[in-house]
This record gives sequence, C-alpha cells and structure tokens, in this order.
Amino acid sequence: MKKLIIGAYGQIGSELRVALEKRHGLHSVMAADIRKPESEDSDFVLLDATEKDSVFGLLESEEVDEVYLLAALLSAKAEQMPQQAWRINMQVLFNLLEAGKEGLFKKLFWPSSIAVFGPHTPKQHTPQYTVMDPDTVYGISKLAGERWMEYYFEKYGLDVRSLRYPGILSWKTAPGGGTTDYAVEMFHYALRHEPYVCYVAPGERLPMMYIDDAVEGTLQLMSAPAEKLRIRSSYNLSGIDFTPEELARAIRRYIPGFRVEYRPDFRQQIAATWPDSIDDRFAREDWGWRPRFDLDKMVREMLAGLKQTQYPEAELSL
Ligand code: AKB
Repeated sequence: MKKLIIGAYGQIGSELRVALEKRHGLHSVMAADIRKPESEDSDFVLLDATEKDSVFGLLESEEVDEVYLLAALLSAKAEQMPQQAWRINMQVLFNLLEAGKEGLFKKLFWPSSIAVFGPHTPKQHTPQYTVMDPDTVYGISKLAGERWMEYYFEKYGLDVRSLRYPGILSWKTAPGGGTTDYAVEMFHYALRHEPYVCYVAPGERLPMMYIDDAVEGTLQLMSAPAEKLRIRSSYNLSGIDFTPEELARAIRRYIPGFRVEYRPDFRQQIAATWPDSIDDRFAREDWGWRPRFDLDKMVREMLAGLKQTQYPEAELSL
C-alpha cells in the first residue's frame, strides 16, 4: 500500500515525502505534483488535482492507503485571484473526499491553517472552539474545508485528519504565496548581509513553527489510533510565536549587523486578523503533541542549513 502526496514538491510536501520514505521505504511513497521536479528521487507522477478524472484514474491504478493533500493557493496569492483560489482549493479537496468515499484509499490528511480565524477571534491562546470569521479567500476556503472534512467523516465514515498549521519555516524549500513567508525571507537577506524590507508590521505577532515540528506533528496525527481523535475538522497546533522585530533580534545574535526596514502592505492587514498564539490542548491530550523547537533553536537550524546549502560565504558564528 502506498502513501500518495499531492503537492509533493511544495514547502511541506518536500520534507514530508522524505520523512514518509524513511518511515515506510522509498517505493511506498508516490509523489504527485502539477509540475515536474528538477530531479526525481521518488516515484513521481504529474497530476492536476483539480481534474477529478485524473485523480480517480491515479487512485484506481495504484494501491494507496493514505493521501496527503498539500496542493493549495496560500493566503496572499489567493487574495490576488479570489475566484480561482476558491475553485482550486475547494475542487482539489472535493475530488479527494469523493475518491475516499468511493473507497479508493483509507485515510486523508489535509492541512487547514490559522487563517480559519478572523478579526473577532480571541487573539491570545486562541482556543480550538471559538469565533471564526475569516475574511480572506484562503481562510474562508480552509474553514469550509474543515466543515466538509467533518461531514465526510460523520456521513460516510471516511478517516479524515487535519491540522491548523501556523506559518512554517524551512530552509530546504521556500514557501510561496503566504502571509507568513516574510519570516523565511528574512533569513536569506540576513545571510546575504543585505537589509530586508518587511511587509508585516514590526510588532505583529503570529503563530509559527519549524518544519521538523510540522512534519512530526503530521506523522503523529496520521498514526494516532482513530478512537483517540476527538476532532475531525482540524486540530489547533502550536509551535512558537514571534513578531518580525523579535525574529530580527534573534537573527542578530548570530549576524549582528542585520537591518530590517518596515513597509507594511496588504499582507499586514491579513496578519492583523490572525491569532497571536494558539491553544493546542486537544492535540496534546489526544495524541501527545509536543513541539521541539523554540525560537533560538529554529533560528540556529535555519541559519546553519541555509549557510551550508546556499550561502557558504556568509559570516556567521553559531
Ligand atoms: C499563509 O501565510 O498563507 C500560510 C498559512 C498561515 O496558512 N503560511
């Protein structure tokens, strides 16, 4: 039985793929993406997941037990093309929910996001169950998706599992089109010894997470016994939280001259509606979630990884 990752070469898919291959063996993972990767080191299939026939065709021709659906347009990009973003984000989810309902695989992972919260949501330690009034296309599609996930679980018994990811930081694959992308960009500028112009305000606190924690949380949720899971919409998940100013300060411990200028744009308005921090007690209680990375540990990993792979000349004392 194979694990199929759709959106396998995006920021999360790239590392989840490697982790699944380590756990289950190289040929038990099938990587699908809308674009061909530069180098194919896994079983790869070209797939446009908005096309129902292609999704069904693939699942009918392979023995798949788990699907990880990571293809989506993120918050900032979705605001530039609202109709298209809604269509893509919902269509890919429905194609997989329907395929699961038809018995073409057993378990579906689909990520939700902190974007499901909105301007009237309590900002600190945002609870699992609270006011949810997202005002971005991305957030609206994630909230609708969560409701549909739970619906397919309740009505058709499909084993669906989901996490509300915060902003994810990784040095291997860049994020694209998100509001939280500034955090990763900051590291690149710091290592090039260039000033960074930040589009989010200096004091805007957001929930974030290092990629290793995000991957670990995903694997833990997917292997948790079904009877332990009280939530089939999507679990709150917390790692760290920081403001751009705090991140810049943490980077300056290792690159003292790093400068940041602030020019907030429309993405600041999106960030302002999202929580500052998240209460993830259900994830902790139901399947033992504990993040491993604090701010300093994440900063060190990011700097070391980027220096080694992209900026060998950078002056840096870790
Ligand atoms: C985004 O910024 O859109 C994403 C997210 C928080 O879901 N990183």
